Amino acid sequence: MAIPDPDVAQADPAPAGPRRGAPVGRRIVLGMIGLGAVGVATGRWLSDGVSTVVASTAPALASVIPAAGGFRIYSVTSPHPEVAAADYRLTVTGMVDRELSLSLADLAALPQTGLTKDFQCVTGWRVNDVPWSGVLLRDVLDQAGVEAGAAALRFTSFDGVYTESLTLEQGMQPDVLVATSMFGAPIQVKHGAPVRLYVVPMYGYKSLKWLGGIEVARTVTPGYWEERGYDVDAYIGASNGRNDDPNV
Ligand SMILES: Nc1nc2c(c(=O)[nH]1)N[C@H]1C(S)=C(S)[C@@H](COP(=O)(O)O)O[C@H]1N2
Ligand SMILES: [Mo]
Repeated sequence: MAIPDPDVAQADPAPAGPRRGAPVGRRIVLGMIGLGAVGVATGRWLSDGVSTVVASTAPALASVIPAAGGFRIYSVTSPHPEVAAADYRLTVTGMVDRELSLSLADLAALPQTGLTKDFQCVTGWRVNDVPWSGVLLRDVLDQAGVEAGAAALRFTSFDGVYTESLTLEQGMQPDVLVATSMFGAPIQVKHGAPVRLYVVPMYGYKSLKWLGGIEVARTVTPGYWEERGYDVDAYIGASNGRNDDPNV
């Protein structure tokens, strides 16, 4: 599989290309587990510091690297992007009445919502009862005013690579958070500081980290992993993250 990402240009090609409707990442991980190669590979990745490659190859591969708190840290870029709190802006553009550029103070001035819900990656790992808080996406969109005819949302990360999508209808549900805190503290850099998405009913790949932009549009533009075989509608238990995996 050739991933058109300069960060991973030097990575070994994965053993199998994406199959129609099949998540690439899980196939690779299952293949590795079958070969008993996980320990070896983990050691190599950690010592080589090539977690970029691991995480870039698929949302599944980094899951062999243990992380505190049950979360696996995924990023298709390296190092993690950082922005000074004072410089952070969340832009809301596209089919809106007013384009926005929100600072952290602007976000803090909007109604705050807390949600304590599970977080689940398509590859099967799950963290129960994570307390998140921030601003409901719909409260942000209401500030901007969505124009008639808009039906989709495109999210961009200030890592410069990762993108995500939701339909406008999905994004207006009261379970999609523009999160600024996790476990009662500001979101850590590795988890997407200072602002990330948390999309409660969908697999973790929808919960874009290092959120920089929200674009309101007419039609859905598939996100990073969606261009690589994962479902656009990533509902937990009802999308292709789980079709062929009895363990999820
Ligand atoms: N910017 C960005 N956001 C991302 C990803 C990523 O690689 N880059 N990975 C996604 C995937 S597949 C998952 S499961 C979660 C993992 O969140 P965590 O790294 O905080 O555990 O982040 C999602 N958001
Ligand atoms: Mo994931």
